Amino acid sequence: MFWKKMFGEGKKQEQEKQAQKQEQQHVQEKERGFFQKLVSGLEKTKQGFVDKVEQIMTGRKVDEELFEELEEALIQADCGVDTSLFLVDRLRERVKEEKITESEQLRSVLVEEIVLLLQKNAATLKTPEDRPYVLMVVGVNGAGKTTTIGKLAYRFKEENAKVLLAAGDTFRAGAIDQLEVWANRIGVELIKHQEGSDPAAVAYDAINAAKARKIDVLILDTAGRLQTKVNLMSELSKVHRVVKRELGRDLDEILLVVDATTGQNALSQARTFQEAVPLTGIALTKLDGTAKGGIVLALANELNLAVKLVGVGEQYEDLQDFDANTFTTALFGASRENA
Ligand SMILES: Nc1nc2c(ncn2[C@@H]2O[C@H](COP(=O)(O)OP(=O)(O)OP(=O)(O)O)[C@@H](O)[C@H]2O)c(=O)[nH]1
Ligand SMILES: [Mg+2]
Repeated sequence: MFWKKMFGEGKKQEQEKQAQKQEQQHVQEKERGFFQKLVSGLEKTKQGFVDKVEQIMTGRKVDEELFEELEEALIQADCGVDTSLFLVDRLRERVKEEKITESEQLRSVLVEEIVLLLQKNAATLKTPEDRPYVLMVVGVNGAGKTTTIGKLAYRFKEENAKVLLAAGDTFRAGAIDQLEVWANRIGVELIKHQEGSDPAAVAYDAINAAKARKIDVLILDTAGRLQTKVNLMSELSKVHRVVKRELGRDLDEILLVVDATTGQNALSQARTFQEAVPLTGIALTKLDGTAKGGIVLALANELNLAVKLVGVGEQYEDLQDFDANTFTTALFGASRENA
C-alpha cells in the first residue's frame, strides 16, 4: 500500500474514513490469504526440515547428541554450514545461561534465534520518494526475474500506480514476448527494442519515456547471466550506469532474483552480482518448490543484503514481502508473541 500513501489524491474526510475502513478490512483479508499462501508455499520445507526438527526436539534431554542431530538437519535444509554452526552455538550458550534441560524448551529458543537471525538485515522495498520509482531486476538464467517483474507490476497496478516495464532482455529468444504477455495481461505499458539490440539503449529509452509519460513505477528486466561470465557482468554494470546517469540519481531498487532451489550457489551469485551493481535486496523465488527453505537463513546471515521478497508460486499474488516473524510462524507455527 505504500504507493497510495505517497501519491494518493486527497479525498473528502467522510469518504476517506469509509475508504480507510474498507481498505483495512481488505488488507486484513488479504493478509490472511497471504499467510495461508505462505504456509502452503512452505509445505515442502515443513516436511523436509521442520518435521525433522520437531522429531529431534520432542521428549528428550538436551545433550551433545541432540545438538549434533540439529546441526545436521540445519545443514541438510541448506542453512549453510557457517549459519548452522552459528545457530547451534547460540543454542549451546543459551542452554548454559538459562539452564535449559528439556528439548521442548530448546525448540522455542531455536525459533527465537531463527527470528533474530532473519531480522539481522531485514528490510522491505524502499518507500518511493520521486517519480519514476525505478527497479532493476537481475540474476542468473531462469531464476524467476521476468515472473517476479510481472508480479511486482501487478502489485503496483493494484495500488493505482502507472507502471512501465522495459524489456531489457534482448538476448534470449522469446524474452521480449514473455514480458509483453505480462504487460498486456496486467494492463501496463512496455518499452521494447528488437531482439539482439543493446540493452543499455532500451534502458535509456525507458528512463526517458518514464519521465515524459509521468510514469510512477519503472521496472527494468535484464537478461539472465551466470555470475561467472565476466563480459555479461560488465554489460550489466553498463546498463546500470546508463540508468543512473539518465535518472540523475540512484535507482530505488536493484533486486537480485535468486532461485531457492539452487542451494548454496545462491551466496556466490549474490556476492558476484554485488560487485557488478549495487544490489539493494534479494527476491527469493520458488520457495514452494524446495524442501530446503533454510537457504533464507544462509542468505540473511551470510550476506549484507536483505531478503525483501519471496516467491511462493507462479500466480500474480504469489510474491510477498519477507517478514522474519511471519515467515518463522508459517514454518514453525509458533505464536508471534513467542517468536
Ligand atoms: N513455483 C514457482 N515457480 C516460479 C516462481 N517464480 C518463477 N517461477 C517459474 O520459473 C520459471 C522461470 O521464470 P522466469 O521469470 O522466466 O525466469 P527468468 O529469470 O526471467 O529467466 P531468463 O529470462 O531465462 O533468465 C517460470 O516457469 C516461472 O513460472 C515461484 O516463486 N514459484
Ligand atoms: Mg526473463
